[in-house]
Amino acid sequence: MALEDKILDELATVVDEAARNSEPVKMLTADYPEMTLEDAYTIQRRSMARRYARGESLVGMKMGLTSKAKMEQMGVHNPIYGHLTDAMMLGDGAEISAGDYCHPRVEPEIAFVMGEDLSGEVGPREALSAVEKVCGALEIIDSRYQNFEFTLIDVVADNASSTGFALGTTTAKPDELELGNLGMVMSVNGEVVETGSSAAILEHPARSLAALSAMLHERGEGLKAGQVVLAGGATKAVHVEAGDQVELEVDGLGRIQLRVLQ
Ligand code: 0L1
Ligand code: MG
Repeated sequence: MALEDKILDELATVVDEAARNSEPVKMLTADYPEMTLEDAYTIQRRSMARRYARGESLVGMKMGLTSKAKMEQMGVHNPIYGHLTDAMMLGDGAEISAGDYCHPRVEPEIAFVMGEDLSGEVGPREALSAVEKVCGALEIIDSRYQNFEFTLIDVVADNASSTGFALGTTTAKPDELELGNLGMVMSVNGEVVETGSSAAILEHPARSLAALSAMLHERGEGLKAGQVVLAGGATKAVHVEAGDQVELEVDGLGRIQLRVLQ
């Protein structure tokens, strides 16, 4: 750990307040260039503790930067994770207000609902055996950093830009689908903006789940039955603004819609 405990606490407050008020802040590493990845995960956990103290509860985890497109966008080679709370859960067809975000973007994702606890170093097959069901999901990410300037470490501290997610209502058991190659089409206002495949999510969403299990284990965390896991975006994220109607269609998993209001 490079940063003092007191500073980690202060920075957890900074990112938590930025998210709470949708008020962008300077990237943390501008003032603390010595911050390590472990510092950033500590800041993330402490900022989550502040949310739990306000009454939010943990409902799952997300993987971030899982596609080549996203890794190239960020110039990184490894995925990251963040925590999801009940306050981030939106229903299919939900309406969100652009004013509640700093710079909202949407990503097409595959989500798992866990049937059993999972932790430790596991292979994709074992990871998948702990899954109860799979669905499509739209994730809304909203980096809280000014001018959209951040490093990977900043993003981890900012809970991997987690803000909201809508799960599709069509679900399947993992073995009922060709999970490693589901076509995904995302449209905004009826125009296709991104097309991809679930294969873009670390080559298979189950690999993403296994990687999450291992990364959580390294830090004394794990997944619990009933929790949701967003396996990661299959394409680049797309900016949205007031008036936009977003739709994701996933092979075999139906459609998910979101509407962005003023
Ligand atoms: O969901 C993700 O892939 C995390 C993205 C974090 C960086 C960003 O805000 O673009
Ligand atoms: Mg994502």
